[in-house]
Amino acid sequence: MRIRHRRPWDEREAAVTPEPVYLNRRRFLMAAGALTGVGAVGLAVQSAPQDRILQPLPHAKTSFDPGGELTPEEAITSYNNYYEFGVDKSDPSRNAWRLQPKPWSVAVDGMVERPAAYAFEDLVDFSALEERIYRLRCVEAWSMVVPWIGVPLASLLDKVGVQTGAKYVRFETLADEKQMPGLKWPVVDWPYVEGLRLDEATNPLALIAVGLYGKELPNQNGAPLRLVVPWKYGFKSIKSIVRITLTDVRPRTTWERQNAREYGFFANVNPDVPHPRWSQATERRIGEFGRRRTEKFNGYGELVAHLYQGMDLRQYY
Ligand SMILES: Nc1nc2c(c(=O)[nH]1)N[C@H]1C(S)=C(S)[C@@H](COP(=O)(O)O)O[C@H]1N2
Ligand SMILES: [Mo]
Repeated sequence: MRIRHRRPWDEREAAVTPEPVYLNRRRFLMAAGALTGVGAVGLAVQSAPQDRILQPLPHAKTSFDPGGELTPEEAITSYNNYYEFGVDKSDPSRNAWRLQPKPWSVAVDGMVERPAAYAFEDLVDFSALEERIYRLRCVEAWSMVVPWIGVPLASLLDKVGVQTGAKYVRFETLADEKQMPGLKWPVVDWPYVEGLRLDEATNPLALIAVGLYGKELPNQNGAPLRLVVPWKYGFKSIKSIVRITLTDVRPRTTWERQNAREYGFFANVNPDVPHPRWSQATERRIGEFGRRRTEKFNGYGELVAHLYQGMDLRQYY
């Protein structure tokens, strides 16, 4: 049994309730739930099977640490975008227990030397896991700081062997109605598809994450493996990958298909280019009050700006 209620990082609640009052009430709700066991009337009590036990992962610390405070684990794992499990931020943590990340296989095809259906464990080198603390900036203008565990995407591409002539990497998420209740609604075309240009994909920052906060990835964060490209808006960081295709044609990505005017293929974080319906100049860091300035390339310009030399970054939103 789990108790569901508004969280301190929910903007609407946080904006109207001073923090100490809110936290006390939250503790009260937890206590009330614990005392009465099940269905405390008037509280949002839901029974759901237990989430799976997340095993600790061995990993090395790296130099990718932006400093500042990590977003609490509880926020990273309960405030999610994963439309396959519903469009509300709280839907994925409530529904993703249905996902079965073990065993997991990833089809690697297209312009590769060794195309195959790879077992997840054969694609990711678990003896080479690194912790990478990255900022995550959603196109909706909120952000987090997440301690991911993973391997460079480049190491995975090395393993399968990229053929000369390949220019893009295309990624696909699982689309299984039995595991993903959100697929009932045609919010976007399933499966969720993302893509990178090959030079973006082999940039050292591009990560295949298999864990966070020292453990395996929770289902709602994209178990068992997901992409993390921290200089781009969060929707590029595709979850629960089942297919990786090397191609010489630019992939048609989910959000670009949905609305190309609002969500481009490159989608580099850029405070100077507003979304057609809101400004991107500032962001709300989950867990903080007030707003911060958004940085170009989400603060990773030194490592990635050269990839876009000669491109009109206004046009290539
Ligand atoms: N398959 C899939 N991947 C996805 C999404 C999604 O809905 N489906 N949402 C994206 C968006 S908009 C964001 S901001 C990040 C959120 O990742 P997190 O929930 O782990 O913070 O996942 C991205 N990857
Ligand atoms: Mo997002």
